[in-house]
Amino acid sequence: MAGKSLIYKILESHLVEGRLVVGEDIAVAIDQTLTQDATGTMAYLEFESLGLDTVKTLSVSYVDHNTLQDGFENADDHKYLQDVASKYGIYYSKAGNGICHQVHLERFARPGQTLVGADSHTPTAGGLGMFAVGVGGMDVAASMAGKPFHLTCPKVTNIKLNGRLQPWCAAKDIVLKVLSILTTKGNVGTAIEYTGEGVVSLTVPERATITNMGAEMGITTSIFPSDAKTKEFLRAQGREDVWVELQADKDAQYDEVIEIDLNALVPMIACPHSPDNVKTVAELKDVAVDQVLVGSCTNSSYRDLMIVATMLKGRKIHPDVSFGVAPGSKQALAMITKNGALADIIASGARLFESACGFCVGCGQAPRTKSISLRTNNRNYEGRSGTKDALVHLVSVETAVASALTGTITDPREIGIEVPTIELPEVYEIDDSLIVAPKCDVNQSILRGPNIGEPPSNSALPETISAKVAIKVEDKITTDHIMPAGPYLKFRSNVPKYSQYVFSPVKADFAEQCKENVEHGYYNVIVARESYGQGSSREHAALCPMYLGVKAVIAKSIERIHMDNLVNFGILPLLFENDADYESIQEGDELFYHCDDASFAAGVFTVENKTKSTIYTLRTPLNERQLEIVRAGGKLNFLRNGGQ
Ligand code: MIC
Ligand code: SF4
Repeated sequence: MAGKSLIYKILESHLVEGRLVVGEDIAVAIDQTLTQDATGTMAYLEFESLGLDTVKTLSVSYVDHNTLQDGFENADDHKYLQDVASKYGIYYSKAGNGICHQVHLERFARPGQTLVGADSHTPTAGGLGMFAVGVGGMDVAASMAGKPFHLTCPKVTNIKLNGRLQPWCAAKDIVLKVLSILTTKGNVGTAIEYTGEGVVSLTVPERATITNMGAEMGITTSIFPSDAKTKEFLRAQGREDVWVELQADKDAQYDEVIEIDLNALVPMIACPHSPDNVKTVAELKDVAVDQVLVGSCTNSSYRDLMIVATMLKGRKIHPDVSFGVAPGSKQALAMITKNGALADIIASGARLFESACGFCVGCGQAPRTKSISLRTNNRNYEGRSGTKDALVHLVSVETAVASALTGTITDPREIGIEVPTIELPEVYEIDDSLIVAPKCDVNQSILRGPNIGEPPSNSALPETISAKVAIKVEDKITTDHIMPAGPYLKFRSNVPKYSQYVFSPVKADFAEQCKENVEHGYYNVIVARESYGQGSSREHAALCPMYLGVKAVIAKSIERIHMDNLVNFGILPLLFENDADYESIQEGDELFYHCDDASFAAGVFTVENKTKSTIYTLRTPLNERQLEIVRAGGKLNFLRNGGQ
């Protein structure tokens, strides 16, 4: 019998239902959950409505997204999150403690365990040998309630890293290279396992940079083995006791193998407006830059900050560049403060931002009109920075700092300074005082400020649907297009308010149009092409459309997390079988279809376009269980009706 991949070993040890056969529905037991504040309030409202006394998992609630607090809303949310955590047995990581994925890696992640997180970059913990998956808040709520987590058994792609990174080349360059091969679409149902001699030389924070950006590929997760480097990292974090050695069998069978020669890898850059629009840095040489930012859950570890400090020591940022650094965690910030590295960063002319998501999610630091912004984060979708026509590029820390020094896009190998060699500390500074331990106090009162709404409710799917096409969009529509973050993030706990901004970057009057259709007795349908719902795990990109009366998304393909979110909120995903159907359908068309037993049993829906007098035969990609959830009007109803 062929050997097993590491991913299948972990799945096997957690399997509750189903068989480990690619494409089959499986259910696994979940050990840990995480949420952040922007997805957390809704996840905990959903959890509360399940009526349990305590969570069944090791769960952590982070505050890292909405830390600007321009208005009472964010602080209301934080207080609600802290009260809920205290009551139900959840660790609460306060604002200032750092970005969820960075802190989770440092303080909670465990090799061999399973983690679901209400954030698409949850697979960051795969850098430490964990099976970690990004999901919507509703799925986290179900996991906290002890329900097994359902997923499609992934096919496993082995990425073999041969050779060794050359000076000035970084883990970020590896993952940008992978993105150039796999792109941001067409990877649903795939998981990646990194192996090869190149793995051995990568530290845990470097591995985490790589697993982090699996989210941009739309894969289920990625993982590195748990080896001597993992043990070293956990020991330095005072957590050696949770280390176990884990790797694939020597003769493990993979569905696909991709080899990357690290010896030949050069600094890479993702150009606007997609993380897979990758070129070599050399190709963009000498383009003037306006803004350079280091931070986000991709590149903000102690190691990353030490690279910044070492490169900047005794040098000045170019006068035409605004350069800023957001440390990923309080731990990393405290350590560079103590060892003097922060002083070198500040002396160079850098701006220091809070240990939080900040600029990465469009909360502050919007660049100037038509500017070139170089960032170490993971997403450069159009407008996400807060400036629609800004040209955001994604690079390694080394390329970012080299460019901040010269004022132009610069291959760090060209700047003639010594290559920084960063030794990871033998002991990290451990101070968990911003992590409030759970009390599990049933008498804990929960303060709900005016920003905290009700958990969403929906009724069962009607037997017949008369709907209008409320919007028709193109390929690669991200959740940032559907439900923008930035200035609207603070309305995450207030669905009626947040719903006003659905599709606002694409079609300003979308919400109005939907309301008008509903007033005239129609539901709404969204029409899209390839890879609909790329990017984040935000369930609001399904929840708010649900609130506006959307009953179906018809597309050529839909990304995994978003598809699950649609299901969780009772929206039926339907797939076009041919381009002609997509071409013929228009905004405003009137559609009619039956949601009867026969359609659900066959998984095929006959949709009549009354405006065009055409019939479309559309297939749903959902399995039986998912269809049941949609029919119930979403997962909350399904679970309350006794579904598992
Ligand atoms: C993101 O990077 O887009 C976010 C903001 O972290 C989202 C979560 C959210 O929308 O709250 C994600 O990646 O899931
Ligand atoms: Fe935060 Fe950006 Fe990471 Fe999302 S991608 S969790 S916004 S740092």
